[in-house]
Amino acid sequence: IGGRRQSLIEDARRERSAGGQPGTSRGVDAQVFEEKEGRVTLNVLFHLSNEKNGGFFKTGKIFETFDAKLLHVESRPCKRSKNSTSDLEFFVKCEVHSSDLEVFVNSLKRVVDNVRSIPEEKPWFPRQIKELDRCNLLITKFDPEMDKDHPGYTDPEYRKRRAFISELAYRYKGDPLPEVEYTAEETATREVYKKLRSIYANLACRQFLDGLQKLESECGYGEERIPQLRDISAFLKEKTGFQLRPVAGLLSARDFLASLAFRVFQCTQYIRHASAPMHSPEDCSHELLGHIPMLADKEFAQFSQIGLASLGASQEDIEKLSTLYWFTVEFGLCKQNGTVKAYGAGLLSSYGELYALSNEPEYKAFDPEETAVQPYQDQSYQPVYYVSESFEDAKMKLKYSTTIQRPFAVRYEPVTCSVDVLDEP
Ligand code: HBI
Ligand code: FE
Repeated sequence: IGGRRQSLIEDARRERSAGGQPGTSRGVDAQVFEEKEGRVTLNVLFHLSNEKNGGFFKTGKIFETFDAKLLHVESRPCKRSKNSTSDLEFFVKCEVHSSDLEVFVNSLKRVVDNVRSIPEEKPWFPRQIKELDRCNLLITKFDPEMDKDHPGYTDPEYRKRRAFISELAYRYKGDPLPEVEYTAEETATREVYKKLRSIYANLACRQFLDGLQKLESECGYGEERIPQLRDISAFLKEKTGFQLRPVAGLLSARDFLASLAFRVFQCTQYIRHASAPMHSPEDCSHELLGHIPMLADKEFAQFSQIGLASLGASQEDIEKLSTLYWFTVEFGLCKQNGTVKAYGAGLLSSYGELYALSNEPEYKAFDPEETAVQPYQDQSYQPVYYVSESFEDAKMKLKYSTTIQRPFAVRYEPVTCSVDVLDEP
């Protein structure tokens, strides 16, 4: 299976291959690193052979000698090693003095094999829509194979079905979108549609209701069947230029946000477990009910500016953008005609959470700087929601995302579906 679980080893590998420069030589050129107060952050990969004793401790000594601050360490069996299956591959993220960089890396090379070092300074990001094929880093959360809290974790049939649908996403390399013939059991989870439809009128914002109505009349939305992504993608493209791409599960925030820059929404195609029909944070019903109607709104589509701001951003800024996304696109509220209405997909696709709005939970005024650093959790209803003065206001305030500092500027070029990078050093 082509998709990958989140691992910094994998991330580092990708950055290396994406950098277009040979792994080893790039790492020792101090000029390419971003420097902060005389220190640089460095990702180092190396192989440790169990046949040579003491390699691990020797590397430790080098880290100590160079006063390297460890930020992250990972290891795993080394698949490619010729000598022994017990060899380990290590990934170490650390901070060293810029002036020590070259001699530090050379010292490591003397005690362990295959040393490669990768600079932190500028994460790879897609510049053309077809490069979204590489934005496929999955996280393990809410995956029935890896997450024992998932309702499908103990159901082998469910897992098999989901693996089949995920495989379609892994294989996807551009149009046409795969079609899935849903089973009767899967279609039965549509009871959430009926239940939610009955409360939308009072709780959902106007843009959502408009979009849903169009989807019902033009795209086969309803209680009876689960519409196909192919039809919805064509519908959205016509309305707002958005298109869908099938995805095998929850993506890393960086990969997910990057797609938005190209007006591509990474959309799951598998259905929630039948034992929990009313809620799922990431199945096809969540997308169809929560996200798609909003993506048919021109103004809302501009929320994708958050995606442009994410390209090449630091991890810290990715987390801020991700939090902003959470409290707006997933759980946002806005005032309309003096009442608070929902526009967030997490709300609009969950009967319990949307219904909870009628009991007045804690509301705060939406202020991006504050919202971007508000801790959140995804295991139960939100303890706090952010309310915008209007929909327009929420969109305007998201301009905050353009204040995020990068050593270059990006511009989306819609004719070629590519990103121009300006002022690159
Ligand atoms: N991945 N497939 C998918 N769908 C999402 O809605 C999603 C994601 N990854 C991260 C994410 N949403 C958000 O929590 C933000 O981190 C962007
Ligand atoms: Fe979502």
